[in-house]
Amino acid sequence: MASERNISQICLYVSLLVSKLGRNRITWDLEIMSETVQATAERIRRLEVQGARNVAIAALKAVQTLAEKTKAKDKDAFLNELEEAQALLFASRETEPLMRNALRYVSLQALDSSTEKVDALRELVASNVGLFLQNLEASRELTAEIGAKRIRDGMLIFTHCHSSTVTRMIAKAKADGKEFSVICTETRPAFQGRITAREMVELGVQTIFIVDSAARSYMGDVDIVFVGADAITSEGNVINKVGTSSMAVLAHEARKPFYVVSELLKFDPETLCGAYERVEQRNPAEVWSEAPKNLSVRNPAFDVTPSRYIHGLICEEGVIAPQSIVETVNRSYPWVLKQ
Ligand code: RUB
Repeated sequence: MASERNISQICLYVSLLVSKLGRNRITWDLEIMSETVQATAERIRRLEVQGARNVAIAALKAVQTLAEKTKAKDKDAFLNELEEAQALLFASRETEPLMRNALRYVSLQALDSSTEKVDALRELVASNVGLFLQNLEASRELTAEIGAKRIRDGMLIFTHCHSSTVTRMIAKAKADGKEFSVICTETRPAFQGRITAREMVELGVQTIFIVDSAARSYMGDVDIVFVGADAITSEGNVINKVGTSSMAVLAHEARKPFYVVSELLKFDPETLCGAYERVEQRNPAEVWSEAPKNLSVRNPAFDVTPSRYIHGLICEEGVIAPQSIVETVNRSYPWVLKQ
């Protein structure tokens, strides 16, 4: 476990990093911003790119393109462009630490590099994006392999929303020759559950599709619950699509194991230093586009599932207790805490 002194050092690093990389700056100069970054941020904001992992991949690729197309004349101008791009991408969805960790990793390599040459920095960004993407892919495969072992023949699996990490794990179990069924929720208001349902049907998995509010009627019949994650806090609480925490409580009531399937890099280091994970509030029109005037419609994108409802976090390091997230991240990705 990190000592008190280590934690204060980590908090200092994280706060320096956040100010160094300008997470909250909104003074970007659109003239220097590549169209790709703006277009990607807009696609993310509109949910045309959906799910934490896909969001991080799209953001990384946009930064890679920005580096390829840069007209920066010197290192300072190049770093400034990266910083502006980050601010724009970070603002596209608030609750996405995987994207933030990924972009910070890439920027820091450029920031800490001794080279002053723009061409060399450009190559550095391209190769680090490539490395990060490879690592992300390897983590997902490992997570899928580990998690697929929890799926047994004849099981009825429950899932909520669409997580590419969860569906990859289910695909692996299917490829291993296991026969099982899946219940998935439609996931109001944006219906990401339909993506899951389509993927399950394409895999040849027998699938039942329900409205979110029917979850309790079916929870007694299921054997296991798997959900993805957008963010994991230092206490091991998990932020995922709104409704996830209700499913966790229902699973608890019905005594069904509830697992979160997620890359470790969804851990948000700022939570270790006391920050709350922000929960993105989306446009109320997604819930009811023609709502009566003076009606207050709320549309939180995510909710928080306390660690006590989570049987295990299935990640690239194995099936771990969610409360051990800080130690595990520190072992596997020390740069997240020590940048
Ligand atoms: C998607 C969602 C997913 C996580 C994990 O919400 O909550 O469960 O992002 O997905 P939204 P993945 O559709 O609003 O982005 O495992 O693909 O990272």
